[in-house]
Amino acid sequence: MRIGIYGGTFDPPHLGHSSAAKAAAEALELDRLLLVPAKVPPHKRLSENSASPEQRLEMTRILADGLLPQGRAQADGLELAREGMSYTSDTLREMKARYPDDELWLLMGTDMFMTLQDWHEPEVILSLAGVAAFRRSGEDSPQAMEAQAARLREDFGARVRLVELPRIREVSSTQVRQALAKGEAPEVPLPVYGYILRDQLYGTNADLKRLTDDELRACSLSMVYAKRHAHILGVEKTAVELAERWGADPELARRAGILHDCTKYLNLEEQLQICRKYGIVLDDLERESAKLLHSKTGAALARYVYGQPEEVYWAIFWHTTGKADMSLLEKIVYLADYMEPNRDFDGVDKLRKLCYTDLDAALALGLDMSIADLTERGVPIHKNTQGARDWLTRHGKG
Ligand code: DGI
Ligand code: FE
Ligand code: FE
Repeated sequence: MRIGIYGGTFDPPHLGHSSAAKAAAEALELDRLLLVPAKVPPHKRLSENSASPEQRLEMTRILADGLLPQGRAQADGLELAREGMSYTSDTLREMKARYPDDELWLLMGTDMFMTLQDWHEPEVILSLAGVAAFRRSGEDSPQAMEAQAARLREDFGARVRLVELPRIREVSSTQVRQALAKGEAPEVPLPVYGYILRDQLYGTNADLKRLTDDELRACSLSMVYAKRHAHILGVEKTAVELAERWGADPELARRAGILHDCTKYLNLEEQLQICRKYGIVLDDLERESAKLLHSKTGAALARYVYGQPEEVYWAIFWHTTGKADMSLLEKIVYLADYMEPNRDFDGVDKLRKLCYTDLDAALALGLDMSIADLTERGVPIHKNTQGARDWLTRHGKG
């Protein structure tokens, strides 16, 4: 296996990191890329608004998630876990012990590359790993990099690759922090921005109850794995379209869509804790099923953390099972969740069309398909799912 190791303070990780990491992974044909946040001595911490090691690791995880196909990029906290000073040579020794038969490559930008011979134990570093260097700025001289590569090969027998980035993004964490403190859009991936807002890092001090749609979306995406992002954006868009079609408030539909699955990846215990905290009463089936709980806990965070109104709360609350006598917004979010553009199953096109011509008939069809699917998989039907379906029959709506 060929493993790339990309160290940095990641305070915060930004689009310069992600584009360099992607290009290097491709050029080197890496099987795996580990992003390694470096230890920062406490006296170098920038201010009280700056991120803790745990927060830098978490932001790096968020940046790594979905960066390469098949989860090939990951954050690794090994330097943060180590006692005392942290040297790259020690990191590589640890990596070599972990991956004795694999080929290691250290990724770095120009500034680091140009001083590599002055690092602690450069001979150890260069014997354990190859070096892949890329230009951080259009002003970095390719000639100087070539000369440095030649020197390292000569003096240390180093393996060096100079990676040409298709597009150099001149971003630095300093710039990003400055932009954040001024309330400007930062050059970080949206989910990293969401994490920064949620934890009020770098002087953002956002009031989570008064976020713009863009900020709210960033927060929601930061709470779930990257594989769910397209679905959430699809539900947002579809819910807005259905609201416009049927005369519901598109802004409420948008906010419900954005937040509807924000607690999807919390485990059962975390879900139960939120339910206890906000006094959500559960039945036996719900107590055992994180899947049935995420709609209730998502609703709770939408209301109590993100300050959303009751309509949004209930639309999220009922989005998984539905219930008897649903409101217009509840139906819209239930159906948008079911048939947004990324959903693909037999009958989805029929359901999509019906959503724009007869909302109740669409709801009946969605519930029927859901009940059939759960039955086939041997999953017990929740009484609210059945209640939603029966209500439509009783009222002659499907
Ligand atoms: O969160 P999504 O995946 O976007 O969709 P969702 O909120 O509709 O959740 C779907 C999951 O919820 C699915 O794995 C099955 C579960 N679910 C939905 N209705 C019922 C149910 N589980 C049980 N036990 N009973 C139900 O009636
Ligand atoms: Fe859901
Ligand atoms: Fe969903």
